[in-house]
Amino acid sequence: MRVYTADIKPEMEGQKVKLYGWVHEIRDLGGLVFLLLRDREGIVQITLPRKFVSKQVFKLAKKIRRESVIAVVGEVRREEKAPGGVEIIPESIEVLNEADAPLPLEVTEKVPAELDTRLDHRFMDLRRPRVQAIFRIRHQVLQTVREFLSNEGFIEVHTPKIVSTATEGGTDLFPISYFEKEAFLNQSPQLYKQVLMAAGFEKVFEVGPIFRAEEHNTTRHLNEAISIDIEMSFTDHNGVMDILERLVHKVYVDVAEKCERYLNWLEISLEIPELPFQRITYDEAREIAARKGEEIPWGEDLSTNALKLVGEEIGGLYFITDWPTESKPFYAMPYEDRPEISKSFDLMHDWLELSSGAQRIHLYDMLVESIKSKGLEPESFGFYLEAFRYGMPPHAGWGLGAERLIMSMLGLKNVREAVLFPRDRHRLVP
Ligand code: AMO
Repeated sequence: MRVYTADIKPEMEGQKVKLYGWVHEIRDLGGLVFLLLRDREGIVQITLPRKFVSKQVFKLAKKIRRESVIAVVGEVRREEKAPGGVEIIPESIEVLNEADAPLPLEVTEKVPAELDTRLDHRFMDLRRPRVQAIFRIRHQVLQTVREFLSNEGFIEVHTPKIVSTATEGGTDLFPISYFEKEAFLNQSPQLYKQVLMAAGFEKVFEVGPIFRAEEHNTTRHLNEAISIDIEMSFTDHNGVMDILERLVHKVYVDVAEKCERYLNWLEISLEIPELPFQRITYDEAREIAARKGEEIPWGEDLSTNALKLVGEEIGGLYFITDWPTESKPFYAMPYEDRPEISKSFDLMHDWLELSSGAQRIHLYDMLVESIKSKGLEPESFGFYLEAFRYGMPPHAGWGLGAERLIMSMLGLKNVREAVLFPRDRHRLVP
């Protein structure tokens, strides 16, 4: 008999239903009390005219505290003035768990709260329909990712998160103690997904945590993020860019189609990007920035300001390709005829980097040289390098930040909004 608030329609007039949820709001007008009951699907009005409900139910409704968990059995009535055009006249209200007062946070959003306060009391903040919506959409995004990549022939894998080496540069590693050895939390499944190409899987993907000891407190950096990674054999950077743009496009299509309700809660109308995404080279991006007054010395990473200027001009989803080899990690494959440039790319949304990837170096000697040229020691990459000596196919791949994708798609101002319990420079709790 239990129904969700969203399933109650005016056509159900006269029907008896049971609802579970939280007391969102109480309006006491003396002889008439309104309770708003909220469940995971929405809000419905419980109307208690003194004359039409039992004395005991009426008394209970008057003293119940907001955010208490209740079960309501009642009759559906058409009521144009109520949210959704329906109300419930209760026959019984049972308090399953009474909430304390005062509340640490307003769920009704009548009182705006700072992000920090919201995150401190995240369980309460997550009760807000707007915040719920983000995570319902996040679920769809990850569902689409798994479905899309599986349909493309990729298999889902899980690689270790306790590792012995850095992959994306040694400075932002979290060291941990692993019995008598030093170990780290993994920054990226990079080495393992490449080794799986030597294992012959050809197409793998992973959705898993990455850990980065970012010192900076920015609106786009987390210390623990979810990365969507692929690796694919017998293809190059163009091959995996093609998969990436089709995947992102499909995510938008599915969210627009299947999450309309949640987009409405967020008051967002999603614009589906057109395929193919525009591609500009690093040199072109550098020129745009220079024209707008931001000079970047060739070889350096594009600064946030430079990316903002490029984003202003290009806008939306686009690739920046052909990065200087020196600006990319050791595993990026240089062009044969211009080794100072690599077969690498970033996927951008306006000024925000969503993903980076590349064709990889699959040749052992070249890889050892590349590791050395970055000032790293080939000895610390033993298990990785071994996989390149006995038949490693050419391959390419990318990593896509789940939170950044969701942040940019939904226009969230802070990446923390897209994480249930974010980890940042100052936040380890909750
Ligand atoms: P990269 O370091 O660019 O590449 O990471 C890939 C994507 O992961 C997301 N990301 C982050 N999101 C939030 N907070 C962070 N601190 C953070 N760090 C990374 C971003 C970024 O674009 N091994 C390569 C991928 C590859 O070549 O396959 C890598 O890790 O969205």
